[in-house]
Amino acid sequence: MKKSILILNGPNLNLLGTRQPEVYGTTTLQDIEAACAAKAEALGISVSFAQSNHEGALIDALHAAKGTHDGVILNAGAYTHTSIAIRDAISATMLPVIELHLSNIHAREKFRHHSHIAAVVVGQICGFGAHGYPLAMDALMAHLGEDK
Ligand code: CA2
Repeated sequence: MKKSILILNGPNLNLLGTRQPEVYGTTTLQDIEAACAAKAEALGISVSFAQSNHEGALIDALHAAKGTHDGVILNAGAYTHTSIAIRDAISATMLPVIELHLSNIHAREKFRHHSHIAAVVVGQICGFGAHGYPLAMDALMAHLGEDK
């Protein structure tokens, strides 16, 4: 059975490529999704994409992923540093989740160093810009035992 993954992006990531290119690069979210769709085809898996600026919508998407997808790549944006509710939703799904950040959150302001979700995810990929998404796909497939 073909594996299926969800790539879920949080607040403000819809603005990628339009502002703060010195921090987040010039690649748009649409570019990232196109690259991930091509990568999914090469891996022989299905991929779905979702983005929301709302905490509750991200939680709903995590709940809905259970039974629909085999794993999730999550860039929770600033909610990473604030949201115990998203952490609880990750725990509740019992799905493998990879935490993804474009920037190296550990090299930035102190308030970005702590992730509320780090303890309940498989692992964290950060600092590789848009390349982090296909890296996370490889990591998730390896975790699912489907590495090539
Ligand atoms: O590095 C990441 O991927 C972050 O998750 C991005 C979040 C930030 O709050 C996290 O600390 C690290 C912010 C996303 C904002 O994205 C923008 C993109 C273009 C213009 C403005 C914001």
